[in-house]
Amino acid sequence: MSAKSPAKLTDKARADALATLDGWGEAQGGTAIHKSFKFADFNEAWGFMTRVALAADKADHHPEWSNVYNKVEITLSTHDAGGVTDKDIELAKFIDGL
Ligand code: H2B
Repeated sequence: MSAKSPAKLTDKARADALATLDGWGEAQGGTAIHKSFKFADFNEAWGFMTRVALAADKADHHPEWSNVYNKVEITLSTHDAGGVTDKDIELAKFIDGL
């Protein structure tokens, strides 16, 4: 576990944080959050992924994701903490702001 890793959110804190997000739901038995995105085409999807990737790397907090043409699936979890932390909520908020 990294020393920088924030604490895993409690079930209630995770549910409260999810309620502040747009379209994110629990995944992987409550140890992650997930959202599906759909764009006009691959170009838009890849542009979105590029913006997420740069921000994620800057924050040293990386998504689990997949892309098929215009669809992007994103799962966020803090591996070092074994669950959802504020880092995931912050990244989800950034993503929703794009
Ligand atoms: N991303 C995510 N999602 N969870 C982590 O625990 C994590 C990460 N840890 N990116 C970071 C990298 C860690 O491995 C490095 C060494 O800081």
